[in-house]
Amino acid sequence: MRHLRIGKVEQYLLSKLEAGEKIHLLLIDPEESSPENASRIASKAEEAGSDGIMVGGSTFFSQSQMDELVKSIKSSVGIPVIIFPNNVTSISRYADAIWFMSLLNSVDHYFIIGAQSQGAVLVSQYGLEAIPMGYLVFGGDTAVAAMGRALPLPLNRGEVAACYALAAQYLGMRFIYLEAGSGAQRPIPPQTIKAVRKAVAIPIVVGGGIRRPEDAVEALKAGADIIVTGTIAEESFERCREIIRAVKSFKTWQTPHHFLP
Ligand code: 1GP
Repeated sequence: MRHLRIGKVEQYLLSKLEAGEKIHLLLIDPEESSPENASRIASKAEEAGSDGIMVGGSTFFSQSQMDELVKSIKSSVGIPVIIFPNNVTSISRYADAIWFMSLLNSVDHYFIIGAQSQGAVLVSQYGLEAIPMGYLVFGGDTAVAAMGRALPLPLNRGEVAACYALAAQYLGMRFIYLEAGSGAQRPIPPQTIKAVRKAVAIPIVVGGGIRRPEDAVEALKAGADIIVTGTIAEESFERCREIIRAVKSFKTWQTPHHFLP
């Protein structure tokens, strides 16, 4: 009998969480960065203590653009490079893993399971580590909400997000991502993260609109495990470094969860 095993990247993330660490991932958008710029920012993030690089964006880019970008980043960092796909053209064989995600509050079948069913064979052929994740998009005024045809979740109604997150956990997804959208005016409110934390045991990823160390700390205090930042690194790497520092020095009094099987 063949067994499904948790891959290396997921193991790496979960071991850190189990040790009581919080995780920072830097998001690089292929539409915003040339391969040279991407590898420069990625290596600065690694130096600053970031735990991994995510590559993805909401609008169109080709698979060859994605390949070039991922190769360039891989040549300059040792931390894992994880694809954050918006479509099948995001699948690059050069990455270490892919968030195999479903936009659970989309009204379009394509973003819930259509693209995933088209991309699955490619992920398997490339031997990419697939990390199953439920993806929830909040607020309406962002590219991801429009492109993903999301019926956006209300930012301040944590109980609604908690229902989706619990469903994701029961469907076997091993991470849940609370997304305010890249460049969002406001990050996901702590109360909403708290409501999701109360409902689920799987790690919570939070991103969108995080521009200050305080935003990251508030999210972590509310129960986030992984903080994703993108825009701020393009605006000012110094600010991004401060956020990474805040995430990596965050101490919780709560006992870390057990995520590893
Ligand atoms: C977007 O959550 C990420 O998918 C990051 O958002 O660009 O606002 O940091 P920012």
